[in-house]
Amino acid sequence: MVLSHLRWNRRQVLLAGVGLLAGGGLLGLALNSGARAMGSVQHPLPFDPQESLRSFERGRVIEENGRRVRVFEVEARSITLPLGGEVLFKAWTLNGRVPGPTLRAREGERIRVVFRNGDSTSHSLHFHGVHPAAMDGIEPVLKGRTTTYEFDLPRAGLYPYHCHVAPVARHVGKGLFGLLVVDPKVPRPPADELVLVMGGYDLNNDGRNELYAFNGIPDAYMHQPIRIRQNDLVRLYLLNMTELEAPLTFHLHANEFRIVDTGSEPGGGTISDVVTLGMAERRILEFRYPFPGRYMVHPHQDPIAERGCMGLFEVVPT
Ligand SMILES: [Cu+2]
Repeated sequence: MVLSHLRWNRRQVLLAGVGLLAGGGLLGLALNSGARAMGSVQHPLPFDPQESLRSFERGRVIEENGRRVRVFEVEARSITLPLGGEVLFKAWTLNGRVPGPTLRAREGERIRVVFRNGDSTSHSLHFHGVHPAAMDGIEPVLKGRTTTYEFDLPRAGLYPYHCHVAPVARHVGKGLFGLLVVDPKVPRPPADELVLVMGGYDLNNDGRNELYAFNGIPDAYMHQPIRIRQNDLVRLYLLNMTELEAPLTFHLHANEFRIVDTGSEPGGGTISDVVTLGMAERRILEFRYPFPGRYMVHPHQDPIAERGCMGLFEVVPT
């Protein structure tokens, strides 16, 4: 068993202030080994990547002046994040997770995001989408302070959010990002809905990522595959928040998906098995697996997949 994504030299290891097991490996090895070994040291995870797949934070709905306002509470704080083997990373998180909570609201609602900075560094929350300048989240929120972002959601879609304090690549790379799902007024058909956010970790501040992950933890879904049911409609909310890289692709093995561009329009869409996402781009992908078994999912930039951005769908017979 090897940690195929940990392929950097001893000097880089020391710079990162962590101990590592080095090793080599091939993409194909992952399927045969079932799950890659975590190395000699296993640290408990501060959050469960299985839960991140299907957990949606719907906030608290209040009526105010005759309209619905959905209130979310988001807190920035530092945690020590085990990234496999002996790698411990000082992550900056939102509500203790990387990515932050998947916020979920409905087209036409107003959202109020109460953001508390419980970290020792200034941060902010900048949402993609249409809103007034004062709500754009580019002003640093000092440590210990709280601010409120409030705006209407005129259109359904997927909207990334992230810290916008400079250097932004560092603040995002440390874990301060997440996804807001805005459902259309006419709901999409029922489906097994999943969230995958791609991200990278620059462990030694050299301006390059050494590790990558779906939903924050490298290889989490190799160790524990994503269980879906044969023939069930799967709706995947996919976001790329990988700083310091060219656009990433996303590839599904032994299947095709329908691409719903930025999640805005139900119906239609292109059929493919690879989609390309620049930084902060997102898609809704819909698919069904007709055959049971285990299927890989990863960016088709294989070195990135081999360094942690790799998962398995376990299709359970119905
Ligand atoms: Cu920040």
